[in-house]
Amino acid sequence: MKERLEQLRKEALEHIEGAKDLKEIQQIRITYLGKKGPITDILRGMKNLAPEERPKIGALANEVRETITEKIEKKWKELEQAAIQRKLAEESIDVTLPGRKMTVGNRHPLTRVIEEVEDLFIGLGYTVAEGPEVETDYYNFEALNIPKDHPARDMQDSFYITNDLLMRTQTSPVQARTMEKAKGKGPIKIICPGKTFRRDNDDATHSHQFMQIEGLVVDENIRMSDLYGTLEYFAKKIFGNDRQIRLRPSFFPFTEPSLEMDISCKICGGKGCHVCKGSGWIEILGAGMVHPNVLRMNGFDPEKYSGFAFGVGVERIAMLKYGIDDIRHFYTNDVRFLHQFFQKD
Ligand code: 2NL
Repeated sequence: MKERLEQLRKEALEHIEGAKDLKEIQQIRITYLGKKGPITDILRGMKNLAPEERPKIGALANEVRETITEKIEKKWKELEQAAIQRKLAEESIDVTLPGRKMTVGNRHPLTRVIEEVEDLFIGLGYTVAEGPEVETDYYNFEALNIPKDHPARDMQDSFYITNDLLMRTQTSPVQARTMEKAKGKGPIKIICPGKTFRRDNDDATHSHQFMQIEGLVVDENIRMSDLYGTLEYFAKKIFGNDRQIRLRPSFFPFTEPSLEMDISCKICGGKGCHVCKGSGWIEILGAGMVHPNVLRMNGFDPEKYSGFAFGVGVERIAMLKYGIDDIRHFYTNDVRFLHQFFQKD
């Protein structure tokens, strides 16, 4: 019995020494020290031994069990440490690797133009007004002196939601709403930037969705010369002090008289080239004195009040300012296009 125990101890210690991972150690513990293991067996069979043998064998069995237990614990700790070291080594960071490049975004060129124009007019005492992109027929047309049978409606065909609801074709309804809210009492000085929609076939210079900025001033004694001064200031601030402006008579249903403004061509300095199609001038915006019908319909007395209004296409300004040749670039969101306008803001 004694030899058997010594043999067991030797065998167990060898096994423990050779264990390669925690799972193996766990298995060894069960094999030697478990309820069905050989040591438990020996202790259970003590009753069959001669009485004088029992204390000796009992003490030896206990000693062997303790030796094995201690050795298992020691080996367990060693393997645990080794596992941690291995994991740390695997997860270490190589600080010499080149970093991952972060791409920094920038404002869209249309946003940039809108913010620039907003800043300019805020500096002149205007406030920025916004309104819904889905409009009623009344605010989009009727309140702007475009009745149901007016031919100007053909030019502004849109996307209809119902007979009476449509995607707005201009930002003027925001101005009509502002006038209505003011209940006939001036002054009003606002600019209205936003998305507008028309039923159009997209090409390099046309888009069914585009951005517009409109301005409106209503007060006593507002004259054409106020409009002239404002438009000239706007043109020089946005396109540069060296640009000349030219006003031409035009027609809009909501203004009377109406005009269109051109700026001198930067490419040829006014001599005529392919950009200005030989004329030396580039069309920038439409404007005019607010039509008395529009004032009256929106609650203002045209005998007491007068006003001017203008509308510019944001894409057109951005195309001229940054030399962009196709309006579709603004909406396709190719980052290679957008990154050309990188700036630190
Ligand atoms: C253009 C022309 C224009 C207006 C917009 C306006 C608004 C009210 C009253 C009178 Cl509430 N007028 N807006 C006036 C003239 C021209 O836009 O060609 N835009 C791109």
